[in-house]
Amino acid sequence: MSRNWDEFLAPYKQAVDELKIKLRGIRSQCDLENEHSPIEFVTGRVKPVASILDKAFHKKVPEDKLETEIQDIAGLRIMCQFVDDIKQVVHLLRQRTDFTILEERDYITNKKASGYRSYHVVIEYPVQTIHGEKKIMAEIQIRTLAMNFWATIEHSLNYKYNGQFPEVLKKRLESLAEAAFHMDEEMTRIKLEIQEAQAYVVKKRGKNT
Ligand code: 0O2
Repeated sequence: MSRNWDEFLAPYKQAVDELKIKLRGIRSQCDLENEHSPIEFVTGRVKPVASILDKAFHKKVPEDKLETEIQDIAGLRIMCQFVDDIKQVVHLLRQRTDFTILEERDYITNKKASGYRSYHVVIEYPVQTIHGEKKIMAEIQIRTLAMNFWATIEHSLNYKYNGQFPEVLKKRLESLAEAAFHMDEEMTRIKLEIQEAQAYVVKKRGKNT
């Protein structure tokens, strides 16, 4: 099947561009209201053609089923400071009316065998084209900075090994994923202690006025 890839990918590119602006808008709104933003930063990409074909090959997806079977041709990534920010982001996504959530995959509660942690939300997003509306699928990955640090490097190392890490490296990477998660947990504990101390000071000041 010969395909015009530019034409095929155009709505995905439009969706990624629009969703980046919309999701970054959540951060701007929080900043404006002096609220802690659950979003640190947002990135997005359209999957390169070679990766689409590679994934289709491994998942045995025929070329005419790419739109329905490959969910992350349009991919967004939301990075958060704290693990509990992820829940808040998911809550905000569930409230939105500009897309429909099709599926959620919680790889934080159920981490992958590799050690990978992230929360995936698959959405159906309506793109407005000159020929009318076209609904496409997009995958939003929500993770902490520490989870992102691990996943980014593991992904690039994995690429070098073509997905076939030697067992000993697998184990070391898995234990690094745990170390990253412990860092997340300790950061949360520190944040909560600071918040408690701040609440105590505010209460004490109130009593003295
Ligand atoms: P990219 O764009 O290069 O990151 P699968 O059948 O497991 O391939 P599926 O069904 O699409 O995947 O769903 P899943 O597992 O929810 O999402 C796959 C994506 O999650 C991957 O995309 C990665 O971005 C990320 N991911 C999943 N497992 C791991 C992992 O062990 N390590 C890292 N670093 N990332 C992971 P792709 O297709 O790899 O593409």
